[in-house]
Amino acid sequence: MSTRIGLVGLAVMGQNLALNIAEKGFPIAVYNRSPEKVDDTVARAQAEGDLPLVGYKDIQDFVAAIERPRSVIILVKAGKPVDDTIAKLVEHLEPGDLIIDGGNEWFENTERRARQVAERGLLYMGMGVSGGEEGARKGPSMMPGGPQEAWERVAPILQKVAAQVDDGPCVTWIGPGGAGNYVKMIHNGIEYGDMQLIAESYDILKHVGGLSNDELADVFAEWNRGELESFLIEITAQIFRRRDDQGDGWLVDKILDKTGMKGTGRWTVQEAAERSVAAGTMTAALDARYLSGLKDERVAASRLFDDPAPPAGIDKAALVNDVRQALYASKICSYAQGMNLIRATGETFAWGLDLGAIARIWKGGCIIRAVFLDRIKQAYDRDPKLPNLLVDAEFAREIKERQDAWRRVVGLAVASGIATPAFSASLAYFDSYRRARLPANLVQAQRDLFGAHTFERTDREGSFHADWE
Ligand code: NBP
Repeated sequence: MSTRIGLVGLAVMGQNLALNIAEKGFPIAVYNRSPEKVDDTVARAQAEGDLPLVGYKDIQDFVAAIERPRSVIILVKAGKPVDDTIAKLVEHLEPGDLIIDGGNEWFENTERRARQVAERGLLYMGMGVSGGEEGARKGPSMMPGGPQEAWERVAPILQKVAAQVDDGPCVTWIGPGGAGNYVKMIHNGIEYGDMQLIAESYDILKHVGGLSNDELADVFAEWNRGELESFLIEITAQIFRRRDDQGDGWLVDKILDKTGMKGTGRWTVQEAAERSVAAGTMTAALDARYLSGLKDERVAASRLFDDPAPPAGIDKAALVNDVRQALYASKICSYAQGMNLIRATGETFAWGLDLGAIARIWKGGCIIRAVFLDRIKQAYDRDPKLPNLLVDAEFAREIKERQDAWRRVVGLAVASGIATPAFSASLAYFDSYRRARLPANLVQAQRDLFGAHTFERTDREGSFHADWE
């Protein structure tokens, strides 16, 4: 069978994406370094409805089976495995063929590889794929970047394979170069922020409000019917309902409080620093993961310091309502930071990014999918040059309505000794951004005093240095 497209790498993502492509009616050739995964994938394709998928254990046969000009998706572990795979593929590909790396790759690696394979006349794209196993199988959000002609070649396939929402498929051409990988990386950084904000909501509701797991499940299920409706809120409700099948009680209470990570969140925070974009919420989420890893030290420190006395007279219903509002307001700040980082880098590299279109393709298929993303899209539709989501009229109104509750929650957490780094960082971002005058004047004075770094004045033009002695 001549196949429309090929896919290399049949672990979780590749196997499911290949089945999805085949199911949408595009015959696909698949290959994996270890042959067992080829057999597994072929068996699944047969079991799931005799899907048009052909497995190859020889890379030359695999390449020969793909229609010219060929399009080959790679879904192997990021880094060296991608270079190894490309090295094998290019031996058999021909000028005009296209390689699409669908992994979570560092965007500069994509740009380097694009230059390398261009010497052989090949096209190259870096495409972020979000949504995990289920997304890959049923419809992911995809963020392809690279030459526009390459996008146009595979668009008919990707548009059918992607998650579908009210205003179209969750895929669009992000921009040239490594733009697709970059946007996927920031998506993951935002995901870190969202997860941490939800975890802090849980901590306050449980330890200050005294909510049981059943009550928490009901609260999150209720939140999922309103402005916070999203995949992460939905699965959080589901998690609180899960009993432990290996003992008494609930599974969530038995899970060790150490968070793992694979690196895209760290890259996002590094990038924010590199581009001089404030991204406190995502940074707080990353730090929270690092501190969670110090389990033994935390246990030892907990013996040294007592918890503050619990605040008296907590009204559970009022607390739940306040936390809901604090979570939503914090989320706006977190997305404002992420979108501004995307924009800053897009401007640096002249990627011509469309922030509204990026928010739109996150509405379905990916981990951060949420009703809220439609509001972000609308904000950028109203003003494509919006400097910050916080000053969009709709978001500004929503924040004004929620800021009292937000301040109460952060204040209560501080008084209770509950760390809320992402809530607090979001509020600090808001308070810093909304104030016309910050204490930066004092910092400038200090810099000038000890290092003659000079300062500007509020009342006249120019650069000044004072004799502070
Ligand atoms: P993994 O990241 O676990 O990689 C496993 C695949 O890489 C296997 O097919 C393996 O082949 C292949 N591979 C390795 Br490892 N070294 C290789 C080499 N030197 N040459 C050729 N192939 C090699 O797979 P995944 O979890 O499906 O993720 C694939 C990509 O998608 C990654 O970039 C990941 O970050 C990204 N991603 C994953 C998820 C998720 O939920 N898992 C979500 C979104 C994005 P083998 O079978 O022969 O060992």
